[in-house]
Amino acid sequence: MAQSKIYKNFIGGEWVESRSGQTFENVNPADTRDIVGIFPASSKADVDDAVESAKAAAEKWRLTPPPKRAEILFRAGEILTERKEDYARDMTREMGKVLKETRGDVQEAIDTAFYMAGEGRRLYGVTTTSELQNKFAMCVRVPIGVVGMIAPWNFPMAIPSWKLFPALVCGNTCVIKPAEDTPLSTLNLVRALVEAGLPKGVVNIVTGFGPDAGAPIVNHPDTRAISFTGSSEVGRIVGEVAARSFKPCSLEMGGKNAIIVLDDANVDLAVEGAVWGAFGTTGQRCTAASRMLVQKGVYNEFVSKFVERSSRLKVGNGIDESVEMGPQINQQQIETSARYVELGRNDGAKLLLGGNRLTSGDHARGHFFEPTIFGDGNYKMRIALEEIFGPVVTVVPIGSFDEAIEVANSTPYGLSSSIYTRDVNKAFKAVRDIYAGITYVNAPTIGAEVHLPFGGVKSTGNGHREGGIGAIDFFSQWKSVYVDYSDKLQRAQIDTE
Ligand code: UN1
Repeated sequence: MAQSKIYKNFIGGEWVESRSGQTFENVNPADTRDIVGIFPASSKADVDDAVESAKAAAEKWRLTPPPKRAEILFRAGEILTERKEDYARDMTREMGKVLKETRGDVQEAIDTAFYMAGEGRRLYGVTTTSELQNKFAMCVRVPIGVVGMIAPWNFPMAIPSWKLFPALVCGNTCVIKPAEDTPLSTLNLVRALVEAGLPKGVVNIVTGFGPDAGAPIVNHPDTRAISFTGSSEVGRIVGEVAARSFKPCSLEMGGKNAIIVLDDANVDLAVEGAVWGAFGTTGQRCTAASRMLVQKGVYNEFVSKFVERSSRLKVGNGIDESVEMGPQINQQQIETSARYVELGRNDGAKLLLGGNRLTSGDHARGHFFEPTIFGDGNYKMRIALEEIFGPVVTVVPIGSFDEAIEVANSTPYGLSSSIYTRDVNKAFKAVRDIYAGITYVNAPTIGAEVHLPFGGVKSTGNGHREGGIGAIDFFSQWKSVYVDYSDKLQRAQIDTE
């Protein structure tokens, strides 16, 4: 067997081993015999080095004009475009999702690069009036400083790009920890930035595990803001720790996203959307559709078509172009899916499709789970309430539009949502009344575009948004500027005459 490639951390513009020399293996989830690479298992000492290097680079980067920062992002976008196919293949190998989707993941990073490069010549602030004569008032955006980032494995290039590119155009320097399951794609992203001319120390990567390499980023007194994407369970800890030192902290967490299908919907279109929303990325998106709330008039038709279409999905190694659904990321996620199948059965839902790990033939080598559909669910069942992050979906029969909205809003999460209807009044009411960060009309819950704010409410997030102007808002701070050209002391609120 060929020797596995050894990768390093990227600190201060150099590729370096972890101080302890400890490493971990990045394994292909479709074939666990395939070791994608050996990566540094970093700890506090490595994070300290990375933060030190980000601090050293901060002053020069802060004073680099934003359009110049943006030129580097623009070139990085071009490099990513040239390398799209190679980077997509690397990503399928380390993460498992099918090539079409990993190409999409790289494309999302390209889109973010070009969009955020455009911000270099905007980064708009506000000019406003003054209550006093001969006085000028405006607010400008200024950088925060060193920003710490912790990224998930399901969008291993797109999500790091959502964090890095806006942070960079705003003038911050960065320390990023990719997920331990998918470090290579973040390395590839940063390689593109470096080749595009990013100065040393402006972005630093430490690879490794949350408790050892993630926690020190959040704890470090010199990381002035934290951007985290992951589970609500870990996000709670990150948020609490960041709050102790008053660090702005953006948390992007779980979802339990519903597709509502009303009696007047185009059922075939809804079924097509449901298959893509539920089983795209093997259900491992925080925006995945894991609940179908289907009105009784079309319930039977929807369920039989949904089960039939899903039963034909080809599950396998995503590097094969004909495969439609890849593996789950690791053994733990498989166990979670299996546990929820058990819970669904015990709670009285009807298993209509799948429910098992795939263990024969090529499937035996990877973490494969069948597309799984439960019918006759209700909003009290744990399979209909909790995030599963796997190919397990529950169909819930619904009486009325009002009930659909109520059930859609009944989970602890509020990321994405969708309604299929041809009634414009109901569509707009759903847009108004579903309590979530994203609502789609006649489209599934996945597929957010990078120039719109992305994020959710309740246990999904803490009020910040990635993507679009939301990201610029998080990665910059407001400075209000008053220029008095009256040549005398003027006192706001006092000199009222
Ligand atoms: C995620 O699931 O963590 O909207 C992000 C989408 C993708 C991003 C998903 N553009 O489904």
